[in-house]
Amino acid sequence: MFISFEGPEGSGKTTQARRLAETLTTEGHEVILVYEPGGTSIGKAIRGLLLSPEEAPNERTEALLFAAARAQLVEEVIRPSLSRGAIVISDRFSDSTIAYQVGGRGLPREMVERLTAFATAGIKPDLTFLLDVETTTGFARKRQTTPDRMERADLDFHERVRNAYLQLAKSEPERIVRLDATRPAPELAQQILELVRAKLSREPAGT
Ligand code: Z5A
Repeated sequence: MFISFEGPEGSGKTTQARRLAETLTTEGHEVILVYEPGGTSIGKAIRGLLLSPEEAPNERTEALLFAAARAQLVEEVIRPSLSRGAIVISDRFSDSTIAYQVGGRGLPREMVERLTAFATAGIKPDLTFLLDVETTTGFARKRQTTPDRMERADLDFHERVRNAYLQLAKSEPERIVRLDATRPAPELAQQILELVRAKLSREPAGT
């Protein structure tokens, strides 16, 4: 099973992805936890380019770099892990590109969807948790860290990102579960775990 965590800045994706991975591992599942952009040596190098405040990729270059990192992650880690029956948890995946590069940057959706389909070769999460939080709340949570290039974008950009996520959740309610990310982390973790267990119990073994 392939699970992704999505959401704006500081929404708690990493916290929840890690907690879920730990719990499922304790319960005896093989769990592979990855993050985007990154998760492979090529992906990490691309991450450096994408998030460095010293770089200024244009919008199409940015979309292509995210797609390149994803293509490598899919072929090197995600596909083989899913093939042997592991649960893959990804801290961000393709929905981030729709939210940031289409919603935030304004690139044409159809082209970005085609690019994403090329990068993933059709791999899509079975279940996605959208941790939804007001942009200002997410920013406040991250105030102690130095902002990377994406985080330096203005508030309007991040509002458009959030709205794009909300639209995605509305358009794919079977896959994307929107959660109120202002709730306490342990409460969210419990709800996520219950939803994953329910999904696992409906899936044939080994998928
Ligand atoms: N990006 C893109 O544009 N296109 C793409 O296709 C992809 C990505 C894949 C990656 O940044 C950037 O790339 C990202 C989108 C863009 N940029 N922006 N802007 P990243 O990987 O460095 O960071 P991130 O994915 O944006 O995550 P994050 O903002 O660092 O945070 P988070 O993972 O959502 O949250 P966290 O680290 O779990 O928690 C943040 C803080 O909140 C921390 O102090 C926690 O203790 C606290 N927290 C967590 N949960 C709670 C709750 N429930 N209540 C209160 N406080 C909480």
